[in-house]
Amino acid sequence: MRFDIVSLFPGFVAQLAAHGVVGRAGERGLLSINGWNPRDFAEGNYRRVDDRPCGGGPGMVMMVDPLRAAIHAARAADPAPARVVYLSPQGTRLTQAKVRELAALPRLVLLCGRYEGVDERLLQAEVDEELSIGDYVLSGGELAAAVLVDAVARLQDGALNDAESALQDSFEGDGLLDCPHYTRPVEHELGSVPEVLLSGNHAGIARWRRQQALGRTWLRRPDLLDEAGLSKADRTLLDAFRAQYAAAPRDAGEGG
Ligand code: 9D3
Repeated sequence: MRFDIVSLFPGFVAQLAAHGVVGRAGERGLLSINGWNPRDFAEGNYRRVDDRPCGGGPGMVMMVDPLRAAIHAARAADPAPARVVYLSPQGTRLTQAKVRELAALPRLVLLCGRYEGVDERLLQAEVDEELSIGDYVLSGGELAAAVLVDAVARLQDGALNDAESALQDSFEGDGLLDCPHYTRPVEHELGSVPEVLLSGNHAGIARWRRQQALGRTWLRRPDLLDEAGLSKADRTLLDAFRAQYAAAPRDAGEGG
């Protein structure tokens, strides 16, 4: 998969993509990340990419022509069709379902705004889709683009090792939060590892982990439970967790 990042700081996104799963996927030839700086397409001695907002007000707006030339150059660099995504606070929220959809495309052009935003005419002419990563204020689209690249890169065939793939499957599979994890030492100043995890009883361990996942999701993200489609056995485990939680919040695995 090919990513083209249109940004005044294209190296910033490429740098974030040089490490971890994304970096490895790049080394394996599963993806490429290419930067396009609108300033390189700007005219005149000052190479202006922004100007004052029509109608007045604070801040600056990114101009049509440098962005348009950068997007056209990115498109022309490869014959495969590109979806153009503008990262912006006005976008629809990026979800794992959207990530899966994007991961199936041959290429993405990611447009990162700075200042107050981008001239609306550029958006109407060139952008297919506008995405936000959440309800908080960033200084520009670059970090959002890095988030999107990371999430999409993980889904490329061969990007994850076996253990990572198994984890991915379990996360994508049941839509619940993860259970708690422990490692050695078994006894520590900060507490002991739950006994069931040391029992060697694999069915018991699986049941405990499922119950913890259900309980934490109920406590922290009840909105996810509505979508999770719980089995009868899950309901029973969760009811037991709730009863235990009502009696002793810490022992149920929360609050300590
Ligand atoms: C303080 C400026 N705001 C005035 C109402 C508007 C504003 C403009 C530009 C707020 C943020 C930004 C820069 N943000 C992004 O480019 C961005 C973003 C974000 O801020 N939050 C979540 N997702 C994204 S994707 C791109």
